[in-house]
Amino acid sequence: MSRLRWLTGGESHGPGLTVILEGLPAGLLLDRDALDARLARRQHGFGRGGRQKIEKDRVIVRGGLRGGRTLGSPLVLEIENRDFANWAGVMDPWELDTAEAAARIVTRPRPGHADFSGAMATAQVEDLRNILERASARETAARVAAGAVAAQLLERYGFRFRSALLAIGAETVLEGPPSWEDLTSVDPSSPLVTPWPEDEERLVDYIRQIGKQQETLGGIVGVVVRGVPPGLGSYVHWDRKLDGRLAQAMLSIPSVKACAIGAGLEICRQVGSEAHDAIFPSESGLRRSSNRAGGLEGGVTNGEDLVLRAFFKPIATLRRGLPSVDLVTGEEGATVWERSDVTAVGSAPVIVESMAALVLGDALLESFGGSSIEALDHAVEAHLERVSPWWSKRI
Ligand code: EPS
Repeated sequence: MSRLRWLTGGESHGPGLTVILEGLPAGLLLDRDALDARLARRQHGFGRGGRQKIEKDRVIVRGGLRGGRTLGSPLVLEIENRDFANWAGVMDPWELDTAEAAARIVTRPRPGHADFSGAMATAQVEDLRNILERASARETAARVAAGAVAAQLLERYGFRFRSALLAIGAETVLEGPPSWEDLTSVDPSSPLVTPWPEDEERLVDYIRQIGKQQETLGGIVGVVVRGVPPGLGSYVHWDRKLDGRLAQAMLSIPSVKACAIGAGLEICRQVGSEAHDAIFPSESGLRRSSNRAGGLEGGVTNGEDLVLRAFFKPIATLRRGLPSVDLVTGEEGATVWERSDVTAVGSAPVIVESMAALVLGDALLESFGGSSIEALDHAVEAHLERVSPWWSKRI
C-alpha cells in the first residue's frame, strides 16, 4: 500500500476539483505562493483555448493544515472551476436546466477521447457528457496541487526539478533524453517551456499554422530530478519497483501514450557496452561515466539524476471534426467542436513533474517513514550517512 495516498474528485465544468492527500508527516511547513505558482505554470502554454482565460487556479485548503504546517491528517485541497458559473444549468449537482442540458448533450464520440470506451464501460450512451466531464484533462489541476505539496516535501531533502517541452508535433527541440544541464535555461513561465528560448518563435508559428488547419498537436516532455538519494524503490517486487510506479504515473496523465526512463528508447538498439553506465572511483565517492539508465537500476534509484520522458498524443477535440457515429441514432457524422486547445503540451511539463513528485514522495516515505517531519529528517540523514562511502549529493 502507498505511504502517500491521494485521490482527486470533480468534473471539468462542475463546481470545482478536490484532492485529498494522505500520509504526509506532521509539521511540514508549506509555502502557499509556491503551490499557486505551480498551478499558474499549468495554465501557461501557447496553443491553449479560451478556457484558460476564464480559470485562475488557486489552492483553497479545507483540512490538514494549521498555520501553514501539516497536521498529519488528510490534506484537503480545492480548486474552483470559475467556468461553472457558465455551466450551472448543465452541471449543477442537484438541479439541471432541462433546455440547457439538452442543448449540451453529446452522443457522437470523439475518437481518441474517453467518450466511446467510457460509454461502453458504463453501457450508457444517452449523454457522453457523463463520461467526458470526468475524463477531461482539467483534472490535472488537482494533480498539480497535490504534486506541488509532494515537491515541497522532497525539496526539503535536496530534490530539485527541471522540466521542458522537447518536441511539439513534428518539431523537435531536443533529441533523446535531456540532461540536467540541457534544462538550465528553461523559463517555466515562457509560452512553451522549451530548453532553448530562441526556438519559441518558430514553435509558436508552427502551432498557429496547425491551428489554422483546424488540427491539433501532441509532443514530448522531459523531466530531470537532481538530488534523489540512492536506494528508493525496490528490486524485490514487481509492484514496488520504482520505474514501474513512475511509468504508471506517467501513463495515467491524459494523452500520454508512452514514457521512457533515461535513454530507454535509444539503448534498445545498442550493444551492452554502449548502453550501460560504467562505474569509476572519484574523490566524491563512486561516479558513473554516463546516465543512460536515467537514475534507476533494477527498480531502485542509483543516486544519479532521474530522467523521464512522457509522449503526448495530439488532442482529440479537432475543430475540423473526425469521422464518428451517433451512438443513439447510429448515423454517421463528424464530431462536434465547441471550444478546445490546439495543443496543451505547453502545460505538460509541470504535470509530468507533479506526477514524478507524487511517486517519489511516496517512495521517500516508504523508505524512511516518520509520522513527524523531525523523525523523517533523522531517518533520511541516517540513510545518507550509511551510503556515504559510495555516494554523495551533487551540488
Ligand atoms: C479538455 C478540454 C478543454 C481544455 C481542458 C481539457 O476544456 P473546455 O472543454 O472547457 O474548453 O481546456 O483543460 C482544462 C480546462 C484545464 O484547466 O487544463 C478535455 O477535453 O480534456
